[in-house]
Amino acid sequence: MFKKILIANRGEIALRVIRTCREMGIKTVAVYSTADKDSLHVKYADEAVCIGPPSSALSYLNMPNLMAAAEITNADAIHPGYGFLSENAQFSQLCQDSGIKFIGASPEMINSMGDKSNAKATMKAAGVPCVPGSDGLLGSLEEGLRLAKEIQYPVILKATAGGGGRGMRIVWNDKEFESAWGSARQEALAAFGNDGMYLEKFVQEPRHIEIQIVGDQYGKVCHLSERDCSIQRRHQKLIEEVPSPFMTDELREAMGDAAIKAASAINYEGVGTIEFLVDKDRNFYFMEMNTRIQVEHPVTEEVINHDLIMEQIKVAAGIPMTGKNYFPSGHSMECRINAEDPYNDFRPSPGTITTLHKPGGHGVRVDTHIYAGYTIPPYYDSMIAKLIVKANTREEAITKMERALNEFTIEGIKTTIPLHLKIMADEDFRKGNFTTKFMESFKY
Ligand code: MV4
Repeated sequence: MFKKILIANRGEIALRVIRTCREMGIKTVAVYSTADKDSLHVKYADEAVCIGPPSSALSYLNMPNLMAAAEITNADAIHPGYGFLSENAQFSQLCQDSGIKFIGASPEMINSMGDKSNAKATMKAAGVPCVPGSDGLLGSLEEGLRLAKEIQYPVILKATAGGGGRGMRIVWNDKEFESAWGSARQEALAAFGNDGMYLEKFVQEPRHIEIQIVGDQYGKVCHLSERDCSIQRRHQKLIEEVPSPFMTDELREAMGDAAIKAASAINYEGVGTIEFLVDKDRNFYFMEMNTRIQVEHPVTEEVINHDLIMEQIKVAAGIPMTGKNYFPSGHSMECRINAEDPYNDFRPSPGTITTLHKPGGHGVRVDTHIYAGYTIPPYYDSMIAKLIVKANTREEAITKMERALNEFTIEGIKTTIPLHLKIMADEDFRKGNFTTKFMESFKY
């Protein structure tokens, strides 16, 4: 087992990893920017190293400084958390070259799944259902037009280097195609330095349902059931839950099989997520694979009663999995609490937390790094807490979430708590009647 892990991250996920390391008897090294010197991850870790000024590019993304911090503290592994360098092939390679275990995917895996067109081709070849569309990248505008006519509008143009919805255009007819093609390519080139595009039939009003998987170094892959992440706004997830209210036993079986097929085909090691689009008839299609621990992993932990960070560290250390496929027991839901003003276009609301009362009680979990008197810096992601509930049924989970949201008092800044309360009260939400378009028309 590792003796010392450096956590190349900040905020709640840095704390989350430190807590599991402590339970495993593994020493921890926190890294921090000057803006984070008063952060809890710095206090909770065994050691802490300042890695640069506030700007992420100069601190949490600063590979030479991170490697230097790992070397001077004699860390034998690096946990990247999510975001930052968690899916950076160059950093994964750098760790490998320095003899430090990167607790995440190999550089080859990151590259092959990071190129979406390539990832799709790999999954299609493995027998994982994919949305009909181009075989690989489009060679020209004309080829795109021809194919769109063939598979019939609406279609969606996607940047192969894309993610988070950037470089993506829905096209409804021939007339729109040329300008969509031009602007998507331009956006992709500016954002990713790669304007490769592929085309798919546009699945209307889909649900976003993902399958958590874990693979060990000996070729064993298990699935840990699904998470429904359809409640999102501008590609930022707001609420995640398991089971999906749209799930059936047959669909879970089929999606779980497909996810295992997907991960097995690439000899995947570690924790990962296969994202699917699910249409109204419960057809499902591979969308992307995430090669990291995700923000929403706690809802899975709650319904399978396992620590996923512990599983991740164990498989990274070469311990064989004894596991099986897990099916959800009870219902878990997570609300992401952001320091944003939902009544002012979700404008970030950094500042000092003057009063803080965190909810508690049976079935309530709060993963957060905030404390009374803490100042949220303006430089990073605005998520400040994850409120997670676990109950026997979805109805009870919603009741508990409402109770916990009402208990949660954060003064001094604006948060998305009032928005979550409105969603919990919404009739369609309560019925489980929602798709990825829910937030587009939600009035609050
Ligand atoms: C799609 C789609 C409909 N049809 N692909 C959004 C981000 C990127 N991961 C892929 N995305 C989508 N791909 C086809 N063929 C709809 C979306 C999409 C979406 C997917 C999941 C969650 C929220 C979304 C919001 C808008 C569009």
